[in-house]
Amino acid sequence: LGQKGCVLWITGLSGSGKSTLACSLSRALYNQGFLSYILDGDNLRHGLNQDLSFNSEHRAENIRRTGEVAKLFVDAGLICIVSLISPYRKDRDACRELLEPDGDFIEVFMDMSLELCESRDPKGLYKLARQGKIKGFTGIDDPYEAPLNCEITIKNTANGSSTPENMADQVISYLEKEGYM
Ligand code: GGZ
Repeated sequence: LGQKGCVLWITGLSGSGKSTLACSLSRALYNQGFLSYILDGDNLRHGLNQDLSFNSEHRAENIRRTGEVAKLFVDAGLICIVSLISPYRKDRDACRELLEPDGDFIEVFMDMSLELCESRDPKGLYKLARQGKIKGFTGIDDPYEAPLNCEITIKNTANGSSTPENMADQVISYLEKEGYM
């Protein structure tokens, strides 16, 4: 297996396209002969992290555990794609410290405005948060701390024409440039 493990840590608001990017990225990697595995917050919260809520301590623990699992995948030589809101900089930085000695930690920021994410509202959660039916929703009444020094920033184009494929291409270009592919 001529590949070096690394973690692509995708952070951003709910509805910013993290899971969509994770899927298109995994497909693009597969097509080029690279194995990856997606750790998605929403899925992990049904199993490994089902005991966790959304307060800041539990989000920190969610991120810590996911970072530890990602580390196992990196040890196995896989490209691990993490898709978590991971709203706190200190929690992401702790994962960076955990992972940097082994493989590499590549932080990918979905730089999408709250307005855009809220207008998409794929699961109707923003609406519920606005109505006060979900408390502590990221971006509404809970913080999101954007990365200060991430490796990759994914922006929506002015005319909104970015596709999952060209977002994945931006990440692939980075991996090629840095010698992961
Ligand atoms: C943020 C919430 C909340 C609150 C439920 N705040 O877009 P989704 O629906 O499918 O994915 C979101 C998911 C967030 O889980 P993470 O594990 O990624 O969060 S964190 O990294 O902060 O631990 C969202 C849904 O759960 N969801 N309640 N209060 N998102």
